[in-house]
Amino acid sequence: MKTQVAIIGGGPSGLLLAQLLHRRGIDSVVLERKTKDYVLGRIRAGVLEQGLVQLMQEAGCADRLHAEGLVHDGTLISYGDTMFRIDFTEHTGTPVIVYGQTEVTRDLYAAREQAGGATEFNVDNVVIRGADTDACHVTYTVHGQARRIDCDFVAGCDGFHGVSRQTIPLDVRCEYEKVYPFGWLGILSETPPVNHELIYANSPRGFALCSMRNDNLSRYYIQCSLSDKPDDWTDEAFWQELKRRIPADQAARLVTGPSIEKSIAPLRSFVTEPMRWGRLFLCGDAAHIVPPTGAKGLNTAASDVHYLYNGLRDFYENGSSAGIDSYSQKALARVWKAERFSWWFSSLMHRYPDQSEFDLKMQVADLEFLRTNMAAQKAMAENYIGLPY
Ligand code: RFL
Ligand code: PHB
Repeated sequence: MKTQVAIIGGGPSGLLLAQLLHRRGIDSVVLERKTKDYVLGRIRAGVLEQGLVQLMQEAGCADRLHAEGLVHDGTLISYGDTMFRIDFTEHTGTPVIVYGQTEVTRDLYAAREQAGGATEFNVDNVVIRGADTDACHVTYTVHGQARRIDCDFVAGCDGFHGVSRQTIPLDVRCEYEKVYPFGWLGILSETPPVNHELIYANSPRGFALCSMRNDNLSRYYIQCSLSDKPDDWTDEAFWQELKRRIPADQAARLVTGPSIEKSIAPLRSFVTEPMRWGRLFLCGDAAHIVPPTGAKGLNTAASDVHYLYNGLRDFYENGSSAGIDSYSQKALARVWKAERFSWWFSSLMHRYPDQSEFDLKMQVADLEFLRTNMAAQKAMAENYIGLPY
């Protein structure tokens, strides 16, 4: 088989890139290790920046997002029983949209199917070959059969555990990592959200987040120990713990119910440099991970897709390599700012095992500064709604 761009990974990065390229007549094949149902069963991000919304629009996939996405003009931050609001629209003129990553991915798969784009599921043994030569190709197996795709470029959109990043030789690759000493236990429940805006809560018992997917579907998280397993937590224990971590007036009106999904995610900051090696480009979680506290993972994946899509367009439409040559540098400049924001917001909101009394005082001082200082709120809002591309 031959294609212009071989895309490894059928998550949001890979599918969005495929659909944007398709709209410009650029051919791609998407290779996904899992089944479509498996990909659509993963509960992940919930908050979309306008940049991602615009890309979905450009991809022709934003109708449902516009109809069903919830417009959020601000967010709530609490510590103990003190709660304050950061108004995104007042500070930046721009809201965020609450719409699940699962739904983004579902819309992108629907568009890909309608466009008749090639997607192979259940692929194994993907190997990217000759990325540093003019004979770039990808080999893989599907249902035990060996296959080969010859291509101009490979987009490595295969997430943190994929093969694309590992293809870049160790003497070229530079990796930066911070692992946090806790995880997030998340549940999804068919209950009305406790508040119409998200609540990020710092409490002596640890962080909590109240989020949502729609008016009758709530997503809640609590900071947990890395050794915890989802089954260690009954629904009742989860709700009790959540109530202890959010302001009393919010806890009093929290509607609880059975969880329909429960999972634990470890927290990590990670960046690999460069994001390009020859004809291979890394995109999204394949190149970088942020802790979910600032809702930046999917959104940063989207900004990579923006730079790569425009670079490839420039190459195919104008014969210019300038966009693909500057891809890594442009993408990384924005990635590091999202890393900084996610690291700062995580540090502000969580309890760390080795936190001293001094560290705790610093956290409160930082929260108090954010509560009372409009310049600090503006900086927070600008980062949360997404820095410009
Ligand atoms: P994905 O979604 O991991 O997709 C990669 C795809 O590649 C496939 N794959 C392979 N395919 C072929 N061959 C191989 N060898 C392969 N290896 C892997 C995988 O099966 C998969 O389908 O990466 P992508 O597309 O870059 O998207 C990134 C986002 O998924 C991620 O950044 C976000 O989910 C992070 N995130 C959040 N981001 C936000 O912007 N806002 C949020 O509110 C937000 N909340 C979250 C989050 C992530 C979380 N978890 C579980 C880590 C909340 C949580 C709890
Ligand atoms: C979510 O709804 O899953 C969510 C929202 C905001 C975050 C992280 C996750 O910062």
